[in-house]
Amino acid sequence: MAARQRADYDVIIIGAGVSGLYQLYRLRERGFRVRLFEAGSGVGGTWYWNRYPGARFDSESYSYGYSFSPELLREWNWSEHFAAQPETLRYLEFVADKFDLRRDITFDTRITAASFDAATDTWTVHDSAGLLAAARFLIMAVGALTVPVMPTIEGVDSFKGEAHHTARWPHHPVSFSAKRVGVIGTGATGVQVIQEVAKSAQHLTVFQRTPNWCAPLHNRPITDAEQTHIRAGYAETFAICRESFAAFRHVSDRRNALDVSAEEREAMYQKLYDSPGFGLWMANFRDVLVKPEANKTLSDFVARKIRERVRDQATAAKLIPSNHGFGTRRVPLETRYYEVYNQANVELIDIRATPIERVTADGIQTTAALHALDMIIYATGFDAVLGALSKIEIRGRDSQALAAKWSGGPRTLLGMMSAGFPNLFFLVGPHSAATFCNMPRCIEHSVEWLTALLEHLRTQGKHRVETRVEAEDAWTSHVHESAARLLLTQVDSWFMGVNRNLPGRDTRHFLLYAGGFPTYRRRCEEIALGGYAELAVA
Ligand code: NA7
Repeated sequence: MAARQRADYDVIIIGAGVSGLYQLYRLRERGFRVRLFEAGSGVGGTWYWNRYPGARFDSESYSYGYSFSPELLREWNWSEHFAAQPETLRYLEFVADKFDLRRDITFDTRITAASFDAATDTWTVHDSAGLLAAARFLIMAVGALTVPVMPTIEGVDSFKGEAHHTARWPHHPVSFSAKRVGVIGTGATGVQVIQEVAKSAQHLTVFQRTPNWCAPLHNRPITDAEQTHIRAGYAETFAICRESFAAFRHVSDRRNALDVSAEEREAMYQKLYDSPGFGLWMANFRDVLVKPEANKTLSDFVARKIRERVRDQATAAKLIPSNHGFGTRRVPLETRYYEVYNQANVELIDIRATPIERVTADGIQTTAALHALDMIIYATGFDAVLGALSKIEIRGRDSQALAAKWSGGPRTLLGMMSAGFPNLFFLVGPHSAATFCNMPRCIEHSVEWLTALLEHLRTQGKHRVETRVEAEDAWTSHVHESAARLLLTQVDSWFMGVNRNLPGRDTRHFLLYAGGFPTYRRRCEEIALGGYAELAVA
């Protein structure tokens, strides 16, 4: 494409991660003219940026890969039950090559603004140098965990050693040996990186503000026999994912924890604790994420495990969450994470007890001590779900800004479109099922639904589509009603849009959809089968 020239496409996609790549493939296959802009120098999105040691799936590898191409399923072998980031990135590069996707992707281009022109029913997109292109439809495939957030700690820039945010990890190898390393953050990322750094660092200091409830991953290599079995079972795997709440292989138990005996409960928790993946979170009794008393039985079980695994009981106590129950925040999956704290080279600092005062040239000063460091790793998370959208100045009809419309929380239909913003779509948008999901499963569904909508418009000779306000109101109410019963809405986390490193982000706005993938799919299908009556089309 001739840069800076106004070019006409049917569709512009922003982002070459799991969702953008598949959307590009599908639309091109259906004869749409598509251009994809990507800020990075390669494909992969999350898996391109998050190169920190220890980054890996929490989804079973073979439930995460794309399902749309039988040939791809035949050609690709995952090496582990939960693949590490380099393998996932190789997989997405393989997909891009196999389907020749790169020819329609412009890399190293960060979109900064997008605006709708009602006179021509087109969207134009800009980067910092100016106008790039125009298209009838614009699809934001910018990811839910894309914009890294640094902590608001005084002196962060004054540190003289190496400093890395996990989501901006260098492309060259980083060695920890003979180094004193500090890690800030103990979310899903922090837990993964801590396990790795502890293996070779001379000394590792973990600065923990809030402990999270973790569960064992139980990863291992896939044997040849398993490979054959996995390949033969793909149809069944995807069928299970389609019907499960969050599109994992783990299906929740129909019983309530409070309806069975203490022995039965214990046996169930132990079985799930010993099983790979998210079972303890996703395949548990149905009341554990809803009823505080049921949740307490599970939290008590996991607390006991932590006490058994960590030798020093004062350290174990610090690692046991006290302000939220198991599964009410994202559950980090771990491999010998708790045992790390039995190592002589690892120290855990509870920064609620002794807060960080500042980062100095030489390390981290808490109210109790100066921790001298050669490297600081920030595992401090993201401006989740809305971050990447808010980095783009998006203006719809009458120049209305999306950020202004959503200042009191997102309002969407299906998490895919928003009134006042015709011809604009979100993949993994706020309030879409994909936000609380084994993502590619929900992404494939969204892409296919959206592609069918665009084909429908083309067949009808229509140029403009926009959700009706009533449909958006109904969906937004449904999102909040279906979440209200869950304990996770009573806890601060990125699910709830709380991020105290960002101004004005200490109020809870539920950002996900927690009505379950089957319910979400049903609603999408009803809308399509009903001839898209929820949408105004012109
Ligand atoms: P998370 O889950 O948002 O975790 C961020 C961690 O960083 C968490 O432990 C925070 O403590 C900690 N944090 C953030 N800011 C600070 C400051 N200022 N001081 C000290 N500690 C801080 O991000 P992740 O990258 O781990 O995971 C995000 C998702 O990516 C994950 O859920 C997976 O889906 C993949 P806090 O809990 O706020 O006290």
